[in-house]
Amino acid sequence: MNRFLEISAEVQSALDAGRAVVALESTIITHGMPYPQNRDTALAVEAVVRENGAIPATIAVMCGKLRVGVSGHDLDALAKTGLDAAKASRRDLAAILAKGQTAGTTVATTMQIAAMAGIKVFATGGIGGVHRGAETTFDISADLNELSQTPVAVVCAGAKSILDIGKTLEVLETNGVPVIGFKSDAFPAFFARESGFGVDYRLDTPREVAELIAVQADLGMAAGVLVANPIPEADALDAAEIDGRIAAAIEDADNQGVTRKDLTPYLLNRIFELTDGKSLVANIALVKHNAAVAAQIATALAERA
Ligand code: PSU
Ligand code: MN
Repeated sequence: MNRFLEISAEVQSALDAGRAVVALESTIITHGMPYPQNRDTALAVEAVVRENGAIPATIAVMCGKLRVGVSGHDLDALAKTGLDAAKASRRDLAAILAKGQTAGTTVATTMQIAAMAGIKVFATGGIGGVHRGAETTFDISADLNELSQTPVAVVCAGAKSILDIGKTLEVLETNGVPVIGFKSDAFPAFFARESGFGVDYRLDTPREVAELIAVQADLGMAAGVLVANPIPEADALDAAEIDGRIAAAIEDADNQGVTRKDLTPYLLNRIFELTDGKSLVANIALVKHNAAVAAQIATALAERA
């Protein structure tokens, strides 16, 4: 175990007992929502994980430590820090630890730290991917690389159409990452249940997903698994309307010259503004839904062992 890793007592004892644990990311807390919605959402998501039989492990970098199981006062402090925290993707981690800083972890670093801790299932909102226009900018999220090399199952609501979803799926294929539709033949587009693209395999129960994760591990394959879980019907936004807002947000980013690691947080915030906050309501609903499914998958995995 490395000298930076700090696992909470509750998460450590769950892992020691072979109980179900679900990792949760923190860029959504620091860079995804304003305070106090970010803290309240983090607490609500943890509660959903518990209701579905697993122990939540919120992961973040705090004061130069890789923390697994951030809760209580620390979770509130992280939420308050918000955008003053760094956003840690894989390439940022050493620099942030060396300086003793605090950061929200992206999907990439949350997977990395979850794997260090021995956690196999992780719930998030949406993954990063290939940005539109990547053929000239080369802006492809490190999340896709991480999925190719870290054996953690990521439950998400697909990818927002701030991304080029077709190219994102192509890179996942190249990287050897199975894309599973949970009770769905369609790859979802975060706010909408369909993106116009399909998934590689549809599985209808947590047990089947757990089986696939276990087989992939038994084969010694290093890659993760992407479980795409469409937003519940009642919470979905109108696809045409949201796509119009997303296009406007991308145009604004272009005009403002926003690029690289600032692009995703900028777009998420701009979409929030352009939808009068409707995007946030949908975002919270889908993260909770993903947390429930992830907890059920983690429970099925624990039962197999
Ligand atoms: N996409 C979303 N919501 C998010 C993110 C992406 O719909 O909150 C966050 C996640 O933490 C993801 C990160 O890992 O942004 C990707 O950032 P980048 O594109 O800079 O790799
Ligand atoms: Mn990027």
